[in-house]
Amino acid sequence: MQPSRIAELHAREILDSRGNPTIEVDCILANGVMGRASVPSGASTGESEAKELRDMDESRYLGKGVLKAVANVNDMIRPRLIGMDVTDQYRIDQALLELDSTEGKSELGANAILGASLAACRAAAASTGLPVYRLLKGTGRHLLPTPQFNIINGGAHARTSLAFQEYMVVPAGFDSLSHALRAATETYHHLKKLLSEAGKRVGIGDEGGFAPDFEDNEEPIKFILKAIEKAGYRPGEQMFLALDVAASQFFEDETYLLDASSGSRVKAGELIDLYARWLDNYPVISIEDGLAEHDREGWRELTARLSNRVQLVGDDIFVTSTEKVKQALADNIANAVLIKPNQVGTVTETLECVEFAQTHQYATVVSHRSGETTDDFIADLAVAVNSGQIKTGAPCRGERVAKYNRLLRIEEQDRLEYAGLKPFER
Ligand code: 2PG
Ligand code: MG
Repeated sequence: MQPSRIAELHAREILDSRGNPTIEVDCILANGVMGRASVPSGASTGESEAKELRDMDESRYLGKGVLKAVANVNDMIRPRLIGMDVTDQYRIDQALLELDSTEGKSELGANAILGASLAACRAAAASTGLPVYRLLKGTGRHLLPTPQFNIINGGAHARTSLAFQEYMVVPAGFDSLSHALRAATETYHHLKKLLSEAGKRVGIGDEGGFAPDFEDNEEPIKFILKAIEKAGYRPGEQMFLALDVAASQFFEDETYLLDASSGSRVKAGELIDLYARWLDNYPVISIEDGLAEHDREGWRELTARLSNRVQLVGDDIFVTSTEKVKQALADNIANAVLIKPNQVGTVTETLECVEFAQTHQYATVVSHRSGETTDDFIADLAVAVNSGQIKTGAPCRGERVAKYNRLLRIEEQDRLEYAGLKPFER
């Protein structure tokens, strides 16, 4: 067998950062080289995401086991991929798609398929002696992505009174990734002190951000701005804010439940008014899922009113689907796309979605999931596709810092320029 042919593929069940099972796949080549990858899992998932296969056997891990997906890799995918040339990612992914022709990859499970696709990609990189970001990267000038650090967690990631899911700090006004990372991390530590002094709990949520109760959805912004200043940085010049509202999570009866305790509900227009006010008062440069995935009318209004003032990222509404971004383009919805490989299920489809978005002037933000492992593939992906932006949680928790630390190593190795504010220039 030629050295770069797949000789063995093996999946196993491991744990993710929430203590739930997930799948890890080893891809071993004829030359003995191995690529290993594991798959993340979301909590606030978009309705049309590719299907994550779970066993639903309540006697194991409360139904969350992934032994069926593991068996699908070992029994169905393995025989199909053995003998294939690992350097041809497109053909490998095509073979995976042929094995499961359902739209949502519900037969084999998107977790099984993505695990195999990622492991093959890793093995190809190892076999050619290249890091993943160089293997995948085309020609041209590549930048290190500007991170969005999620330092206050609410919504489905914290289950506190806070409806909005993610309050992120964006250190865009620095000239290197390492300096930006340091500024965000110092801000995080100052935020902890300030919250603690205010009598708030400083336990953390799923993505490493602090997760106390707040008076309303605006209070976290005030704390973060204070923390930025305490850390000695300038909001609006060096440090900016980004939000992932994850509004699908509190959209009911055509209205948005902003505060579950008071029962306060608003219409899309009022929520857009709130964002407009925040844009007047705070250095917010990005709003993700500002409205719900099924509120297309609201999304059109949001885009018409705010797209020249702020980045409007679609996550649940796009689910990394090229088709959905195409429809949004025709509908004038959003101006940026969140990119999560497990929403779509293969490396090739992920790359296609990024390419479509970028050629149609949508910004791209490569993203982790709230349930993660220490797998750092998305750091390489962000550099490879020149996304300009990445969000992968707080500068805290091993599975989050694994990605930031990977970017530090790439910075050291390749001396790539930091994207900084460029992705936000419009
Ligand atoms: C999101 C993600 C990641 P989850 O909504 O953008 O932050 O959350 O993985 O729970 O969907
Ligand atoms: Mg989101």
